[in-house]
Amino acid sequence: MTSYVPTPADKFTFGLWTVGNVGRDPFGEATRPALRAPYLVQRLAGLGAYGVNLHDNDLVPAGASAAQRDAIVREFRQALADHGLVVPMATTNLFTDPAFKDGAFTSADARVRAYALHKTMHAMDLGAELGAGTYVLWGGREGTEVDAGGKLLDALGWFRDSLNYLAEYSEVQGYGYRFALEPKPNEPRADIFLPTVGSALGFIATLDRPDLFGVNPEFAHETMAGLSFPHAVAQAIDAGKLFHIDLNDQKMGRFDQDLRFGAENPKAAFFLVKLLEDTGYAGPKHFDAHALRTEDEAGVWAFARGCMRTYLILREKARQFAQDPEIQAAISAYRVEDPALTPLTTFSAANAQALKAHTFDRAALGARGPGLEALDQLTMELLLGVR
Ligand code: GLT
Ligand code: MN
Ligand code: MN
Repeated sequence: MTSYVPTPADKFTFGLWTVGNVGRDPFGEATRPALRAPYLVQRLAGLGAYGVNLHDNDLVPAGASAAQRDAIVREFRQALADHGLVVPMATTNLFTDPAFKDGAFTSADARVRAYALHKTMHAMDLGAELGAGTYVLWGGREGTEVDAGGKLLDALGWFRDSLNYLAEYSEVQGYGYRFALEPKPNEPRADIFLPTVGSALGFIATLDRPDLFGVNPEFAHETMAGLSFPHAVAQAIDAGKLFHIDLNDQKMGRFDQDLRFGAENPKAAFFLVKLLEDTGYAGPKHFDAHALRTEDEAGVWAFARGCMRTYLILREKARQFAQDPEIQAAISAYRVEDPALTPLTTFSAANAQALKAHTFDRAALGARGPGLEALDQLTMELLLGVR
């Protein structure tokens, strides 16, 4: 029986902004004191995490001098080295500064777009210095409340130009980043551009270097849109574009809750973990979530431990699922092959003729019960611990 205690081999990561979240919301002030980055590194390492991710300003405050920046980075790198944590992913804060109130790469103001590139290049330098290989681009302010400005098509063009520019910068600098676009349907803007995983995948195909771009899907964000996270992740995997993943949880139709992984939709979390494990996803599993605003620091560490523990429990459940003879028999019965018909579904002129000439027993096809009720109940019983 496993103890569900994570180790760095499990590749669990947290953002400085996640365990460092102070509980501020649009209606209320912080409920917890800010914790320093080196302390967060020490505590995460103690819990068995693999790494820590950051926005530029999670570590270096906006407006810091070059000397201040270097001192902060030196202390942070020392903490990483002391505690054996890595920084696999970095990103840019393009949402807090009022300069970005109407977008960063998609602002209608060319000066803001230029500033967004400037800030992102500096943040890419920082990420590269810390060893990050993945660069996340969450366009939280890339959207609108009103469309009276008429920039929809221009905004997509500006976004594309910026991503092409940053990819070139990465290559010229020798950083070798893999960029991961993170979709979100709304909040903080009413309508955010590239709102879903499918939208981002479609957009990537229009870039100069689509090979350098993938997605960073987030459980909460697809759920906010009323979509299935396992379905979105499956499409990203199918496209070879699952460059990173943000795990958390969410009630549909709410504000972006960023709940502890598995806290709200454990069944969907199970199918997600099973998908990642079955397909051999080897990247970091990043918990982009935070403790409830009600919590003190002890609650923050209970939250972080809970995210990892739930993943490990669900991973063990996925193993049991694969070894459960009744479940596997039900899956085999569900998936029907036909030795005469299946070959005809590979195209050739002869197969097409033969398939067109075939007579189907439509009534039999429609009458068959696939056994999904029984299979799903077996799954539930396994998850509820009675199998
Ligand atoms: C912000 C957002 C997250 C993104 C982060 C990366 S910032 O917390 O809600 O979903 O992943 O920029
Ligand atoms: Mn979120
Ligand atoms: Mn996220």
